[in-house]
Amino acid sequence: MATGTADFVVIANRLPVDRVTAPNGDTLWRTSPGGLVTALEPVMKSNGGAWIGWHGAADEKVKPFDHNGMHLVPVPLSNDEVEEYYEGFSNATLWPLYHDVVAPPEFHREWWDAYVRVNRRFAEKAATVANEGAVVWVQDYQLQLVPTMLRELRPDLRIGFFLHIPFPPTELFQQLPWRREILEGLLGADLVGFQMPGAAQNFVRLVRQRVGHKTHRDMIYLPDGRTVLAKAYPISIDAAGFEELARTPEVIARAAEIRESLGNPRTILLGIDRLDYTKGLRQRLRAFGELISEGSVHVDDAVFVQVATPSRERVQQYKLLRDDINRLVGRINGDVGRIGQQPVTYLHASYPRQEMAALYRAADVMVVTPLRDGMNLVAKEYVACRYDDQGALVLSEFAGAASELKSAYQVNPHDINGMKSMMLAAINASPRENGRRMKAMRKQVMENDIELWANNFLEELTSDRELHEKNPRP
Ligand code: GDG
Repeated sequence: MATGTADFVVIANRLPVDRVTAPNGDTLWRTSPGGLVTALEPVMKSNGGAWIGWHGAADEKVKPFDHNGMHLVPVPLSNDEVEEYYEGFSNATLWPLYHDVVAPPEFHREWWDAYVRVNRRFAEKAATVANEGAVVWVQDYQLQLVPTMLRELRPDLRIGFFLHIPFPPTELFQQLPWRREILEGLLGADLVGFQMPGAAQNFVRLVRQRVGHKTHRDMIYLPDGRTVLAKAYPISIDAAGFEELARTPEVIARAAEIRESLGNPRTILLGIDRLDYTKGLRQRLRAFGELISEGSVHVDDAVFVQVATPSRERVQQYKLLRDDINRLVGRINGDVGRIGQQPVTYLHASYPRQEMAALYRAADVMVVTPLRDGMNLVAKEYVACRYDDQGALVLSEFAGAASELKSAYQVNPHDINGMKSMMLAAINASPRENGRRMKAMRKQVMENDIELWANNFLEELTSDRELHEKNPRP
């Protein structure tokens, strides 16, 4: 088969750009903010790299184009495919299943068919774009079948896969009617990366039990002699970039302005999440509401700012959640608020990165309480912005970030009383105590940034490891 020209190819559900209309009516592409593109842009530029992904508009074909030194290759999706492959199988089947079924996953055969069809389209596109022997990096749960589909077309490629969300325990994964197909899809990769060692172990165990391949620690031995390595690569952020932004005079001024407009309370608590049922918004707001209503925190002294970025708004569970949170915030403010004193400021909107940095700077207590989260970058961004070594982080044990940020005030988000006492401890901590904790967390985040993450993964993927086993398996 004829090959393409790119020596490094990233495949992700979305291209790293959004289409915007300029004031003069021209349409332009703007790089969408995010750590992944920040980390991969330099690698792409120096390797003649290409990025394959959907451009964000259904029922529309867009030609490949260059943007910021990257070659971008759009993959078209029809409106039905957006519903069935993306909103359906990816976000109403896999997403809840992989997050400990905190919402019930839905299983529909036509969603699965669309998932297979779209994964094949991505694989076929990659097969035409990649140069002989190229390195291909497939991203996330929407594209788990791509590694094997691509390997069948192009056995010469070095293929990596990274899962950004948790990989569930075997008991939950077994529910999936297409469990074997997903495992076999992933096994087309030479390296399968996860956020946590436990997720890699879940995967290896499932491959052994369900597919019947031999495994030894993090290595899987396929009958054709190929090996697949399953390992943890905890993702991070552009830590220096966030710190630099937080140090700008504009952000410092804006942080002061935010405090002022909230009435200069003693304590500002902050939550920033996509509006998602995995993020534990309900539990955290209830805990805060009870602290106020019981009088442990005075309504004049504290404000909880919750930013909930609109997300997956056409998926049923997200519609329900939105109404639920609206009601809960209304109830808390109605029950314990006073004129001019709303204990919860709720913002259902998304903001520029600069505003996020100002919010992080303004917040005394950052509250990150997911019921399950692959990593959680918000926790790391908060830490990166606190170059003053102040502020406190309340962090769920069930976020991947908890295993790195050990000095956070760690909580079980299902335990409302436990969460209340940790929030109270964070609110009342001395600057000395906060300084000690924040210093330790900053060391971790600033030293392990997204560039290191990408380098570690790509180094392993391109290492001289014998992918085709010569020696007999152990
Ligand atoms: C998945 C996994 C894993 C949010 N609101 C705004 C905004 N954001 C940015 C944050 C942060 C990102 O979005 C959210 O990342 P998280 O890690 O917190 O969560 P998911 O979106 O669920 O991400 C997660 C991640 O993938 C990476 O592997 O950590 O576990 O679920 O960067 O800052 N950014 C801007 N405006 C907003 O309103 N500009």
